[in-house]
Formats: sequence, structure tokens, C-alpha cells
Amino acid sequence: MIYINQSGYFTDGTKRAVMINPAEKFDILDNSGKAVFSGSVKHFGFDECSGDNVYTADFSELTEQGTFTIRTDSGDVSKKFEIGAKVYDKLFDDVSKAFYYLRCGCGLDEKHAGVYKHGKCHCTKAVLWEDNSVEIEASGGWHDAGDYGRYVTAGAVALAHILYGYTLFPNAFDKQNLNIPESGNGVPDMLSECRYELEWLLKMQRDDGGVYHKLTTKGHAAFVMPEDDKGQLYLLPVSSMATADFAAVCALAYRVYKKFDSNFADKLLAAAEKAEKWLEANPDFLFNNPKECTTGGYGEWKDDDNRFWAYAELFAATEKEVYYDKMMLALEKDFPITQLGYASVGGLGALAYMTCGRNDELSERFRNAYTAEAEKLAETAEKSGYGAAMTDKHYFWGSNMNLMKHAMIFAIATACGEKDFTVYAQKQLDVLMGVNALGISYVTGNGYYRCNYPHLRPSSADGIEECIPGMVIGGPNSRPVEPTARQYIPEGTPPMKSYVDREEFYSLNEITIYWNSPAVFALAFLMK
Ligand code: 9MR
Ligand code: ZN
Repeated sequence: MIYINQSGYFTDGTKRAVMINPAEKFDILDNSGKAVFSGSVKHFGFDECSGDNVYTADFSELTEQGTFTIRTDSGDVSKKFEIGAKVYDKLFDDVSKAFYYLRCGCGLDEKHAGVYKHGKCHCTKAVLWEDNSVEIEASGGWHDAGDYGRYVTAGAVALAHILYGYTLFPNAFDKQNLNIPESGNGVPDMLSECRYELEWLLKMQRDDGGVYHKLTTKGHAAFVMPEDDKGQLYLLPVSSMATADFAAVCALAYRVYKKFDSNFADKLLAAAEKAEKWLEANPDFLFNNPKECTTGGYGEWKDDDNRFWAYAELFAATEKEVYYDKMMLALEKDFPITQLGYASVGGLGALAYMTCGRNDELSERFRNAYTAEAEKLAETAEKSGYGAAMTDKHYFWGSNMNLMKHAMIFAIATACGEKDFTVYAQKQLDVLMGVNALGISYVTGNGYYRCNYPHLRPSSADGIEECIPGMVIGGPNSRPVEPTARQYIPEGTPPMKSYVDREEFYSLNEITIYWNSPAVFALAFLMK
């Protein structure tokens, strides 16, 4: 087996393949079978996370465009792959358009969704969990994941990844055509897509500024199309994390949208400041997820990092000293400052400050923290035969989120600091797209050997064999929560191989908006 990036390699980029059969030499053959490049196979040795004895082929020096295969002197031949400047265009557009396919409340038409069209869903009013007589219209937004819930902290973090991605690498988004209803309106499509989520988010705010934690049915729906999920919708109690994340992402969105639509931007900022008022009046951590409501909890134990992110963004948006002071106060608490969510969001607060235009001691502190984190991760990647900046502890529920967040850290350190970690960001993408111990592409609809049976209700119920494209799969998990997963992944299976493409296993094979969003960010960086 020869594991390659199934989406291909950039002409000028780093290019690596991994194999598990011993070999000494390799050739790269063009479409006519002619060898255009030859190199030595390197014996990496034992790779801990996969349990494989790994060999690698580096052909970064080959800068010819076209379609190629790799052949080793032991007779292995890879599948075809591309080298070119546009190899990730489809992948980038697909992982971006995934959000459109998750839209709730509007129905997807044939023009934009093709065979994946479906009717309007979840349009009835929601009632307050604590007082069912209060009805509230809060339709819209993105379905969170394989389930139809809509959760504020998850949504805020997914938006943040994309909006910070846009802030740092606007060029990658400016030319995108995602074929969504808003395409051609003069606003980058990805921002129109994010606006769909933001409009919903605004509906989740209570009059006193507090923000409901989530909007879901009492339990998860059966595997039916979204329009057939008719369960009563509930707004679950306000939480301090939801309110803080809401304040942060609305302030960030204000910064992003003000040049496109100042009315919308002002509305976002007003909502952010209103949320801040609530935070001020409610200094204690607040979270109450009634156990009778069995949809996702997204519980946390502390909100210091969330509050820090809120103040950092409010300062970035308004330059009001009062927010600076509150941010500094929040920063005195103990939490990591390079974590990118969904729960731990200190790194998003750091990003807020790093992108606000100030160049001072504080921005340097944040930059240095990202550089240090990137250096640590690069070391880990060097110890992996597959080039993954992952240790066994990263292979839990949603491991591909860790993989892509590590790509984000390489991207942030490169874009904001002095050292170039692009090679490592590329390697994380390679791992996602097939340079891994199962040789599988973890993005639906992309790659010759790809996941196709995710835990995703519409894809199960629609009767269409090919899954909706562009969905980043949760991926290998050495501690799957479903006991029956052990039939496919025996105890003791190496972490990188602890995966099976079967719909019933949500702890291995689900999708969510905040697993897609770091991939959008990482690709935007690589494509900029
Ligand atoms: O992504 C979440 C993962 O980190 C947690 O371990 C898991 C259990 O709490 O929940 C995951 O989030 C799920 C959420 O609760 C509901 N929607 C689907 C999410 C992805 O599986
Ligand atoms: Zn819906």
C-alpha cells in the first residue's frame, strides 16, 4: 500500500507519500508511464500511533503539473494523484459548502443542493424549557452535526474559525463560488453562509442579554429527513459560556461585516454589548443542562476563557479601554491561550487581540505562545511516520478536529509570527486526505477511497448512495463509546487505526460544524 494525499499536491508544496512495504527506491510516473522523478525511500521505522513500520517517499522537488503515480522497487504502485495549483479548489469549496447543506429552517432547493434537496425543517416555534407557555421564533442556523440540534457554543466556535480564517486569509475566500442562494450578491459566499448562522444566533438572545445554551428537541430524532423531524423544539436555559461566546463572535462578525453591510454589523455589535451587560451582571459560571433533555450537552466547568474571548473581541471591535481592562482581568485566570474550541476558547481570545491591529507586548505574548505551541506540535509531527502532529491522547471523539486544529496552529504561527510552519500544516492535510494508517480520506465526496457512511441523518434517510460531499468525519477514536464498535476495532488497536466507516458509530463517524470549520481555516491558509 502507498498512502497519498488523494486530493493531490501543490506544485510548489511539500509532497510526501507513506508506505508500509519495505522498499529502497521509488519512481514517479507520468500519465504515459514515463518516470519523471526518482528518489530514495526513507525507512522511518516504527510509528507509535499506527503500530506500522513506516517508509516514506519525498518528492517535493518534483514541480511538474499533471497526473502521476508512485512505483517502488518492490513493486508497489499508488493510485493516480494530481500535482497542480488548483488541486484543493474542490476540497475547499466542498468543506465550505457543507455548511449550506446543514442549513435549518429554509429547505434546500435543487438549484443549490442538487439531489440533496429537501423541504423546510424545524420551523415551528420553540418553547422555553422552564416555561412551556412561552413561545419563541428561533428558526434558522445550521444543524450542529449528524443530529438536528442547534447549540450556541458549538455554532459560535465554528463561526469563529471561519471568520478568523477570513480575517487572516481573505483572498482564499474572495474568489469562491459555492452556488448558494446568495452567490453573486457581492459578498464572499462563505460570509453569506456564515450570516445564515449569525441571523439565527441573534434570535437566541434573551431581552436581558443572556443567551440560551441550545435549541433542540427533547431527545435526538430518529434517522429521518430534517423536515420529518416534528418533535417539539425547546430553548434550554441561558448559560454563561453561550452568552460569552455569543458576545465574542458577534463582535468579531461586526468587524468582518462592517465593510459589507454596516446595518447588520451595528446590529451584531449592539447584541454583543448587550450580552456583555449580562456577563457583567452575572459574574458566576452558569450552566444547567436538565438531564431529561438528552441531546448534546456541550457542558463546561469554567467560563474564564469564554469571558476573556468576549472582552478581547469587544475590545478589538470597539477599542474601548473598559473592555481592555476587563480582558486583562480575565487573563489573570488560569487557562490555555492557544486552544481553539469548541470548549476551551482562550486561543480565540488571543487571536482577537492578534488581529486587532495592535503591536505591543501583549500581542507579542500571544504570538510567542502560538509559535511555542507550533514548535511543540512540529516536534510531534517529526516523531510520526505519517507526519501527524498527534499523540495517542489526541485520538478521542472527533480526533480529526484535533488534527485540523493543529493545522490551524501551524497556520496562525506562520501568518502572525516569524517562523514558517507551512510544511507541517500541509502534512496535517495530507493525513486527513489519505496519508494515514487506513489510507482513507476523511472528507466525504473527496478521494478515491473515502468515508461514505457517516452518522448523519439526512445522508442516511435520503436513500442516495453517495453521501453529501465535504463533510469532515470525526475519525479515529481509541475509546469509542459504542460497545459494539469493538467488533470492528478490537481492544488494543493502535489509535490511528481505531476507526470504521459505519453509520451507527457516532463517536467515530459523525460530522459536526466545528470539525469542518478548522478544515476551512487550514485550507484557506494553504490556498491563500
Ligand atoms: O464533539 C463532542 C465530543 O467532543 C464529546 O466527547 C461528545 C460527548 O459529549 O459530544 C460531541 O458533540 C456532539 C454533541 O453533543 C451533539 N451533536 C453532535 C456532536 C458530535 O458528535
Ligand atoms: Zn432543521
